[in-house]
Amino acid sequence: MSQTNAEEIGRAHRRVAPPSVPVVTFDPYSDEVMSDPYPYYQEMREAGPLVWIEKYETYAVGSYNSVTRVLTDHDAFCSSAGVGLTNFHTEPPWRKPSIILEVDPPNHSRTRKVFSRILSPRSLNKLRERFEQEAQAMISGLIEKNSCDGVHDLAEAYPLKVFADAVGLPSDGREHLLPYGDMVFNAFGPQNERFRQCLAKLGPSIEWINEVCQRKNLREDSFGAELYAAADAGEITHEEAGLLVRTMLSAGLDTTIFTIGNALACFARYPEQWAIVRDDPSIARQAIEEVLRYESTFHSFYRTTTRPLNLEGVELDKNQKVLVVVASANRDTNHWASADTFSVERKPAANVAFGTGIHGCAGQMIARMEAEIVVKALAAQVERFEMLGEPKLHFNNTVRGYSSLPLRFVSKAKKKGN
Ligand code: OVM
Repeated sequence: MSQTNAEEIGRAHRRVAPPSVPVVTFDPYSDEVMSDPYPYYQEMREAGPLVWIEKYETYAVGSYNSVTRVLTDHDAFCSSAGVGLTNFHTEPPWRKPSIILEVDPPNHSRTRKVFSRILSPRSLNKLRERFEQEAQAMISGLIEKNSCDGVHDLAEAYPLKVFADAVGLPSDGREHLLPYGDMVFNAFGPQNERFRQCLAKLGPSIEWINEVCQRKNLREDSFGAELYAAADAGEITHEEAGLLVRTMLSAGLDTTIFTIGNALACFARYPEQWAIVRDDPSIARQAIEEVLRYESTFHSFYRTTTRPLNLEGVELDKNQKVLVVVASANRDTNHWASADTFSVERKPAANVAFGTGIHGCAGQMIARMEAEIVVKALAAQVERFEMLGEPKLHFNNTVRGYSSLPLRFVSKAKKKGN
C-alpha cells in the first residue's frame, strides 16, 4: 500500500498530529491526572506552547503566552462551536447553547452588555453589607460547632445563600443547583464515564432550573428581575432573559464554591500563609488572586478555529478544537517566579483564572467579592485551621475543587482566653 493510501485510510479512523506538533499521551480527564495535574501541565509546557492531545485528537495550549494569544483573538478562535470538546457544528449539544458563553460577536456583545451592567461594581456595592453579615454569622456558627466540613458548611452554604438570594431564587430546591452545575462543567470535557454518570443522575434538576428561570418565580429587586426589566426595555427578548438567568445559575455556583473551598484548603495546608492574611486582612483580595492562580478553579475549556491559521509555528485547519489550559498558564515558570509556591504576598499580576478577552468572566467581580468577604470574615475570627481528616477532591471534567474538607476553625478569641 502506498504511504498516501495508508494515511488516507488512517485519517478516516483516527486524526493524527501534524508532523511538527509535539504529542502528549496523558488523559487530562483521568482521575490520575486530576489528582495532581500540575506535573502533567509542566510536561505539556515543556513539550511546546502548542501540543496535540492524542487521546482526544485535539490541540492544546498551556503556556501563559499561547493561552493569552488564543483567548485574545476571538475572530480566529471562536466560542460559537461550543467551549467544550463537543463541536456544535457537527455534534448536538446536551442543552440549548448559552447565549453569552457559546456565541460570538455581534450576538455576544448584546447579551454581554446587559449582563455586565447588572453585575457591575456599582450594582454589587448594594449587596456588600448583606454578604458581610451572612459570612460573619456563618463563620461564628462554625467556630462554635468545633468541627465542620469546610465544603458543605461554608464553601457551598455561602454562595447557595447569598448568590442564589441575589439572583432572586426561591429558598426551596436550591440543592438542585449543585448537580446541575456539575453537569454543565462536565459537559465542557469529553463524553466520558464521568459525563454519562452525571447526566444519568441529573433527573429533576434540569426541570427545576428551567422553572426558576421564569419571571414569576424570581423575587423582586434581584439580578433575575433586572434581566427581565432589560427585556421589558427591549434590550433582549424575554426568552433571552430566562436564558441569562440560566447562565447565572450555571456559572455562578460551582465556580465560587470551589474557589472558597480551594482557599480553605490552601490556608489549612499553609498555616504560615494564613497567619499573614489573618494579621493583615487588607491583603485578602490579593490572597484570593493567589488562590485562583495556584489552584485555578476553572481548569480548561476550548476554542474552535474559524479559518486556517498559524499558531506557534503550526498550520491549523479550520474547525479545529484547541484546549485552553488556563490552570497551566497560571503555573508557567516562564511567566511566574516560583510558580509552584503558594504565596499570598505575591504582587497581584494578571492571572488567567477568569480567562481574558471578550469572554473573560462576566461574574468575576461578584466572585471576588464573595471570596474576599469570606476571607476577611475568617481573618476576623479564626486563629488557624486544623485539618481533622483527609480532604476529598471532587472530580469534574472542567472545574477543580473539593467535595469534603474536615476542619476545625480555631477561634482567635479562645486563644486570648476569653
Ligand atoms: C452559561 C455558562 C455556563 C458555565 C460557565 C459559564 C464560565 C457560562 O450557561 O452561560 O461561564
